[in-house]
Amino acid sequence: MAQSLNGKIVLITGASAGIGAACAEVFAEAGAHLLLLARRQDRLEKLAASLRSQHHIEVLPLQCDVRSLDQVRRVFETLPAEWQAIDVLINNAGLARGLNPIDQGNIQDWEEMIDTNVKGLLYVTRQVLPGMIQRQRGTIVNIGSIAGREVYPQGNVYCATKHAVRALSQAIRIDTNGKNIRVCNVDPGLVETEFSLVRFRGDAERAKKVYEGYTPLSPRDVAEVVLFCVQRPPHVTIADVLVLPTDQATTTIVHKTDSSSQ
Ligand code: NDP
Ligand code: 8X3
Repeated sequence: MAQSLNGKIVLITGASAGIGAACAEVFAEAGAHLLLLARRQDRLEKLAASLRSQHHIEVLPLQCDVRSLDQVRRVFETLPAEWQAIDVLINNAGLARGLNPIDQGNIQDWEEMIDTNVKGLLYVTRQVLPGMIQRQRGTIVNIGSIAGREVYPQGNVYCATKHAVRALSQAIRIDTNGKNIRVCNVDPGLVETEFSLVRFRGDAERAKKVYEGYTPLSPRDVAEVVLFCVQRPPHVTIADVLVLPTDQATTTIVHKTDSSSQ
């Protein structure tokens, strides 16, 4: 039977768009109180206002760049007492930049992906996990990717960061074994979000092509999987999920009805 999330505290990183915003919606529907973290405060405020009025839950937006250890520390040092006992952490903030052969890679893009997808996840987890261990209760969901299981041409550093997320999910599970901490690694395939717009630095035409000719996952498809993982009874950990559009077999095999290419 599904566990109730009524009144639980759920922290979602990267909550201002895409999968993170969809997670905010499904967890709000389930009655959880939400800490929504991202850099774009205006979007967080708007989402928070809408969720509060629709679902009668508490929502606290947290403006923070997960790449900044100082900002992450400050967020948790200044967290109001009533928000400190975080039950669920969804490490979702992440991005890809560019699609280049590795010898032509842009080093700033590499830094941004590593700093966000790997170091950012670690900084936030380091703040939240000790409290979970102390309370002997907590669930961490790391949003990885099919790119954490396969490497595709020109995906090099993005794929490496998602392989790292996968390794860290396992590492957290191993290091907290016996402390009643559940760690779920959720690896989506192609999801239509702002991901490709960010990857291609605002080239909307190119970004749109990634999702043409088949039905990609929606952010809500992924959020519902995350919710399912979290709602399992306390003795059940869904350790690892790969969720794909039906038309996707691997990172490079996607059945498309037209000749559009990524
Ligand atoms: P979006 O671009 O739509 O959303 C990304 C979110 O991450 C935004 O809320 C953004 O907020 C936040 N974010 C990015 N950088 C930072 C930062 N430095 N500090 C805080 N927040 C940050 O993409 P998706 O929803 O698709 O991506 C969410 C996760 O899902 C990522 O980890 C991505 O790798 C993963 N994923 C995506 C897939 C896809 O096909 N879309 C497939 C598999 C995995 P803001 O800019 O306001 O800070
Ligand atoms: C996002 C999906 O295939 O572009 O992780 O890497 S993919």
